[in-house]
Amino acid sequence: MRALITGITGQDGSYLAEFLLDRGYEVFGMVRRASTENFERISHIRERIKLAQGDLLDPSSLISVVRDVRPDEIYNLAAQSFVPTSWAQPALTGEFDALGVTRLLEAVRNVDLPCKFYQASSSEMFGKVKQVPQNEDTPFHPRSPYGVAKVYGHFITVNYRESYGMFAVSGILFNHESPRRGREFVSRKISYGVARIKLGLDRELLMGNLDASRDWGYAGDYVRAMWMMLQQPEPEDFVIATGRSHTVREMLDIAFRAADLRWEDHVRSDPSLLRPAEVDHLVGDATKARTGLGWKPEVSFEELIEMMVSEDLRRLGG
Ligand code: NAP
Ligand code: G4F
Repeated sequence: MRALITGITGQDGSYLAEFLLDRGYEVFGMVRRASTENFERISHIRERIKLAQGDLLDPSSLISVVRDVRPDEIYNLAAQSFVPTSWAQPALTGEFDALGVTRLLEAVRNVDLPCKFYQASSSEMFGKVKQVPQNEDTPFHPRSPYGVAKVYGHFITVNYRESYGMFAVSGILFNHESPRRGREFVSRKISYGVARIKLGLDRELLMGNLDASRDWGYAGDYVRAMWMMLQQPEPEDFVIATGRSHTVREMLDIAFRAADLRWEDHVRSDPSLLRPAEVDHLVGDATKARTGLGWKPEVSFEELIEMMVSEDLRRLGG
C-alpha cells in the first residue's frame, strides 16, 4: 500500500508516517518549498520516506504530486492550524484550509485515481457548542476564521463523496498533543515553559484564558483513528475524542506539579493572548468510533502532560 501525507512535517504527519511505515506502507510526504529545511519531526524516518514538492495553494503542483505518487490513500493534514493566526491572516487561512481541500480533491479527480481520501476536520468547527458532548450530528458554529475554513473543508469532502462517489472521509478530531506539538499551542507552551522555569532559564509564563476547557488527547492515539477510518467498507465521518474535558488551569496544575513547582508562583495573565471570540468548552462523544472502528484512546490527560514536561526537560538538558 502507498500513502501520500500532506503536512508530513507537522505533528500529526510525523506520527502518521511512523504508524504507516510500521504497517508496511510505502510513505510519501508532500512538502512545500522553504529557504531552510523544516524536517525536524521526520528526521528519524527521513531515509524511509519519500518527499514530493507541492503546495495547497498551487493546483498544478498537487496534480503532479498525485499523478507521480499514485497513492492508494491520501491523508490531507496540511493546514494553517494555529487559531490566533487565522484572525491575523484570515484570507490565507481560507486559501489553505478551505480552498486547498478543493484543489487537492480536484487533483484526485483530474488524475482519475481511485484512491481513498482523509480530511483533517476539527472540533473547532463546533465552536459555540449547540450540544454537550459533541458528536457527528452536532451542528457547527465556528468561532474563528480557522473554524470557518475547516467547516468548508469538511463539507467539500462530504460533497465530493456524494457528488462523485469518492471514498472521502472527514475525521472530526478534538485537540491532540504530544512532545512534537508546535510551541505556540497551549499544551506545549506550558510544558516548554515549565521546563525552562525548572532549569532557571525563565521565571514566569504569560497566559491567556485559563477557564477555557478542551478534550485533550495524545496525537499518537489519534493518527491510528485516521488510518482506521480509511479501512472501513463504506466512507463515513467520525468524531475522535477522549470524552473528558479539562481547563487550561488544570493543565497548568499538572504540568507544574510534574516539575515540583506551583503554577500560582509563575503564571501571569496577558490580556493580549485573549481571543476576539473564544471556544469556551469542548468535549467529544466518540461512541461511533468506539463501536464502529474499535478505536479508543490509550494515553490519559495526566500521562500526556507529564510526558510532555519530561520530554521538554530532557531536551533542555534537565
Ligand atoms: P501542524 O503541526 O501545524 O502541521 C501543519 C502542516 O501543514 C505542516 O506540515 C505544514 O508544513 C503544512 N502546511 C501548511 N500550509 C501548507 C501549504 N500551503 N501547503 C502544503 N503544506 C502546508 O498541524 P497538526 O497539529 O499536525 O494538525 C494536522 C491537521 O489536523 C491540520 O489540518 C489541523 O488543522 C488538523 N487538526 C489538528 C488538531 C490538533 O489538535 N492537532 C485537531 C483537529 C484538527 P510546514 O512544515 O512547511 O509549515
Ligand atoms: O492550544 P490552543 O491554541 O488550541 P485550539 O485553539 O483549541 O486549537 C487547536 O485545536 C483545534 C481542535 O479543536 C485544532 F483544530 C487546531 O488546529 C489546534 O490544534 O488553545 C487551547 C485553549 C484556547 O481556548 C486558548 O484560548 O487554550 C487557551 N489558552 C490560554 N492561554 C491559550 C493560552 N492558548 C494558547 N495557544 N496560548 C496561551 O497562552
